Amino acid sequence: HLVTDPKYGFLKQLGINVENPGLYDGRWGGSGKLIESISPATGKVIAKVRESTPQEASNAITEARKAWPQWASIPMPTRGDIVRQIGDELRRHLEPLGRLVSLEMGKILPEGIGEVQEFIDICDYAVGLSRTLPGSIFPSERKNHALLEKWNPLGVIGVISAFNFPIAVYGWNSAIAMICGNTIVWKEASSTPLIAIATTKIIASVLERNGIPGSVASLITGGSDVGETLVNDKRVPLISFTGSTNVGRQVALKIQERFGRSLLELGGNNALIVTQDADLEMAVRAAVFSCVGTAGQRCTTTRRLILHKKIKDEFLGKLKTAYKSITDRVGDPLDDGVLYGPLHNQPAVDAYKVSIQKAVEAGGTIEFGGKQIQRPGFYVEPTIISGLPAGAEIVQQETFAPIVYILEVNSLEEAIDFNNGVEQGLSSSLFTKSIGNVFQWIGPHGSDCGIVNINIGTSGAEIGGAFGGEKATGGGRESGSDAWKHYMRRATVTINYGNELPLAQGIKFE
Ligand code: UN1
Repeated sequence: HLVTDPKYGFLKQLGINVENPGLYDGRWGGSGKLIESISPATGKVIAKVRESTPQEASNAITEARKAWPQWASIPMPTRGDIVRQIGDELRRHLEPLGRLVSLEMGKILPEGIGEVQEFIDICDYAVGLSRTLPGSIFPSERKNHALLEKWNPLGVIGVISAFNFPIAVYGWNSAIAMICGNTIVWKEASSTPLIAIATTKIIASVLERNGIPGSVASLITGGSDVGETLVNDKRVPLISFTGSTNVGRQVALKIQERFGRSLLELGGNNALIVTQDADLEMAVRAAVFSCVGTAGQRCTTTRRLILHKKIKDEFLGKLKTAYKSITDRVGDPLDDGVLYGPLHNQPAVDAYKVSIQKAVEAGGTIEFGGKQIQRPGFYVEPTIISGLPAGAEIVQQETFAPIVYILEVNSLEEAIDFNNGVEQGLSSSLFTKSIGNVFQWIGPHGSDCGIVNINIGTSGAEIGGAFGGEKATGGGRESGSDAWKHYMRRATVTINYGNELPLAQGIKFE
């Protein structure tokens, strides 16, 4: 176990032991399978986790439901103060928690720390929101009547998160859901349980010292049986799900059947367009981070580079040079100076290989990479493939790996057609200096994605905006803007403060 290796002393600081209980509903427990958490960089076991059973998951929902009336009765700014304390505690644990993200997920340390920072940022945001959350008053058409909107919490929120952002996405959901007055049951990806346990310990310590039941932020670990328990439970009015489009579709249908709500963050097939008037140096730098950052495992990763014919060769040449320099920076994601780490696990390596084989069979040319890197852990070469049509089956798919397809176009219209010509609609970028292009891109005939960037890459969104995408990406919006509305129910309230009873639309009933 790496947990006993002094090099990983930060695990002890986070309360991670050789064997860890994977269930928290105010008390730690779990009597399900004992699973191993594996380091993607070495393939070695970090520590073991005793998962929760479906019955224990159901009990956790009961506990979170029990805690709800108390939590929902606390004034919103006071709930905001609790979230502020969670943010402060995360600040104190920024470095060790970032290291754990890096160790267990496999992303490089600055990105591991960046993810914890994203949670801290959304806590700050939620604290502000807890004193500013708006409601509306509309003019009533009736004399001595008031027409207004009152927002109330939903109850227990289920959060099902993915391995690639094992803490930030939970942060977006939990910080906002908590100030809104909901309690939470979190199911983390089954391959990143230690991050969930360490995070839950931090949050639990804040809740407990404030005399609030820990079950306000409960954790269940386990596989799809535990996830299904959460999805099918009528006591959970909203499930926020991050994951693949295929699983998301099943989740959404199940929830729809019981008239629950779902907030979906599903796949992306994100394109970055470079026009002939773009700043190529900047476009290349942005493309490198968007294509190979996080080893291609962000839902916002650039999967297609759409290049104007006139700049295609020059751009591709510069891109390959940049990829070469990345090759020298491959290593253990926890080590200084490393820019490129492993894929998360063996199935990801297998999916990478299958996609490359399919691309080559379809007539694609490997411009760069294409092979597994021979070293312990799950490393593959960042890969560029050209020569496939935009409609090729493999180009239309999201492979969660650092593979980017080069597509050539003659005009912005054609580029936008390609950008929009996939089933997903998450993120998109345009590199241009033309103001006309900018407004075409953000207008009704431009990008059909939820994230529409200009002169920056497709990944790395800030928390202040609403994050999410259209079409097969699921339509959900999380994090900033008015994403809080997902976690509340709206009541339209009409109050008659007069002595008469006029009907709307001027109807007379007498
Ligand atoms: C994800 O990949 O699931 O915009 C979320 C980004 C990050 C979040 C990605 N802030 O790339």
